[in-house]
Amino acid sequence: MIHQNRRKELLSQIDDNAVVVISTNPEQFRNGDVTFPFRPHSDFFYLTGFQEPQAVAVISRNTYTMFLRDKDPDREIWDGERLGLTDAPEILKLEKALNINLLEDHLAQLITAENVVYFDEKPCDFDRMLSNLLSSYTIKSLQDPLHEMRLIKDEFEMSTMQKAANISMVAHVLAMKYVFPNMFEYELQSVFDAHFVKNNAVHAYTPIVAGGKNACVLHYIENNQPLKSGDLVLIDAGCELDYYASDITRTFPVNGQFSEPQKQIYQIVLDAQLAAINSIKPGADVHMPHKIACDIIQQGLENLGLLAPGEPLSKFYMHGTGHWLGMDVHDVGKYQINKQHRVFEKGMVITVEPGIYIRKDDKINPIYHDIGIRIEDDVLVTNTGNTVLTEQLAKTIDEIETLMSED
Ligand SMILES: [Mn+2]
Repeated sequence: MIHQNRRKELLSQIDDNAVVVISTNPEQFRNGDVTFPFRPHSDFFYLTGFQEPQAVAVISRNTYTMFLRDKDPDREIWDGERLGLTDAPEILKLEKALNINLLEDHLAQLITAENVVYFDEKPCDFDRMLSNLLSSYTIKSLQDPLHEMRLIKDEFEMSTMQKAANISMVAHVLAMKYVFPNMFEYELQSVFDAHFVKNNAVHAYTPIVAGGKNACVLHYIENNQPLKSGDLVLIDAGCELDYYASDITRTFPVNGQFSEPQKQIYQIVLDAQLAAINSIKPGADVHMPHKIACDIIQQGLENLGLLAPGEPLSKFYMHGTGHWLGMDVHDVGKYQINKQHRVFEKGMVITVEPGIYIRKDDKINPIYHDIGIRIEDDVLVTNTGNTVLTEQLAKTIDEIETLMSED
């Protein structure tokens, strides 16, 4: 029903003579004949609720047709059950189910020269073929209307995202309690692997478990070094549950106690993050959290003498302060409209994740070397302000040290 309503809503927003053509993701080989676990394309799943590979949906005011794989008893012994053409109409609320092998011959029968086709080519062979099949029609981008819809989360989506956040928060707590000096980063990662699997969730993105100076490599995913007493460990890990992502970063001391220099840097990042979150409410400029975070970090680093007044912050803070979150971890939706920052609206979900990364450098007091800190929460815009979906997870220096000292 939820997918049916979305199709209806989409059609109400696009041309009367529109025909939407959308394929799911291609299957990806890992090695030999082994595939990665299949995940449908987010746009495709959002509109159809269909989870099998090799499928194309055609949606208009006159038809809802799906091209999909038919039953194949021999293949199903190996790869599992398929929905098949007979059951698909009732389960997926289709008007018509057609074999995916007939796509080339039958697609043209569903579209006339008067139609406008809403289609976006994904970078894969299948979509290049699809694009060729559609080359004689007027094409418009489906993403413009569809991604605006995905940007605003409905009740079901909000509650799924809260569940995903809850699972991820528990995993971060378990990691804070489990960590000890000289264990390897991957051992700490295993806490997330196990907890996500136990909850029928998967990693929403490759997790970062970065001890000491590794935290200064923004996309460090090797996770294969020992964690040293006296260092911090930065963990950026979140699960995807029922196709909705969570995205959390916490940074905490391997031995349970922040050093003084670590505390000084941590408190600046935390102050920046809290102030940035505070600025999120309907009608506020979506660029505001980043501006506020940058101002506070700049001032904090100047106060410690790590930056000269007015010196560019990019040396220590070189990424944005957040991104949309939803079915994709870096979710769809524009940040600007007509080259102007847009404003927050109820139902948007954004991450807030400022950081400070201090590499070894002759000009910097060595007590601050190799400190990398990021704090990231997931924030839902409400009627009057915001709700932090990841609010319950320890974040202040005291909360983290207390949690880590408990048995
Ligand atoms: Mn993030």
